[in-house]
Amino acid sequence: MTRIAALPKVELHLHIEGTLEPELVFELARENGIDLPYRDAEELRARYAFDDLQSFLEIYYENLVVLRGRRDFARLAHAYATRAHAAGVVHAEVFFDPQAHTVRGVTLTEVVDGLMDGFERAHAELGITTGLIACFLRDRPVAEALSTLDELLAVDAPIIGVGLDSAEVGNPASRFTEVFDRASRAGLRLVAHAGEEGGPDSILQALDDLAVERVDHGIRSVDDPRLMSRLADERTPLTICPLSNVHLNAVADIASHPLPELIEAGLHVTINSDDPAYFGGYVDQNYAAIVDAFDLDDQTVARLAHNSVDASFLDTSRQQEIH
Ligand code: ES4
Ligand code: ZN
Repeated sequence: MTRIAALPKVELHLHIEGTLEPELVFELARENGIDLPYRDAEELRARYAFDDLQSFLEIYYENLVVLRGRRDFARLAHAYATRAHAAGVVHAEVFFDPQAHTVRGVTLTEVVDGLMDGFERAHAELGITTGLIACFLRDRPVAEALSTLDELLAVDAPIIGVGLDSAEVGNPASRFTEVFDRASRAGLRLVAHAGEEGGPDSILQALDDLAVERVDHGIRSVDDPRLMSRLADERTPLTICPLSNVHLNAVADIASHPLPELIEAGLHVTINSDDPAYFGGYVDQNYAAIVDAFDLDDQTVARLAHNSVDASFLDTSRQQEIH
């Protein structure tokens, strides 16, 4: 059996805010003089039982209160990159949620500079590389997304792309066409969450209205055979997060995850961790869960890792180097 951590891989669906481990929540709270409504990390972790995406998002946003300044974001980024490196991640295209911080009075510069500090330190220590993708919160006004994009461009934030996350149902991607158009014209790469809790129509909006290059999650494409063939024909990568789907009840259990059907239909599937501090595991643990549930052979596991490199926004020469 292949040792999963030994396979060079790229992580493509990872919210840096979702790597905030309960222990770090407490450490940063103490340093920043913030009172938390829990006694300790263990009591906080005990709250990590979710009914659905919304119940998760509430605690995810609540915990952000401990991220106050540049140094806090640097700590978060460095801790993730170190853990990801141990999982065999050689490059990560990392989501962050600018609006989740600016609405709390933390400036965009503190967030971005802090993340870059942490990632640059990890790169110097371990060689792992990263790219930042700014996600817009789809349950907040479009005007706020537009002004956030303008500010990112005005401060020349070192981002490679934009994404769309938060509550999918009731917040259609089609509302964000202008935001994604503007980002594309600025030379940014485009991705969006779709088909996590929403159905095939949500995925079609991400493809047709936003022109995304990858679909984050996309698991509900199994409900539409024509959409599945289209995704296979166009080789659109899906960034699948198995443990996330289990923990947010997008699937009943790991054994009923549609991953085998998606692989079988020839889709460009990649495996990722989403919010590893909340969903019981980093990317290596997501690979291990599907290997175990579906008895995947070494060749399939190697192909999933290979797919993650091909689906990245790295130039082809770096992709070749990793392979
Ligand atoms: C998220 Cl799992 C998931 N889905 C949508 N938005 C998110 N933000 C952070 N994690
Ligand atoms: Zn996500």
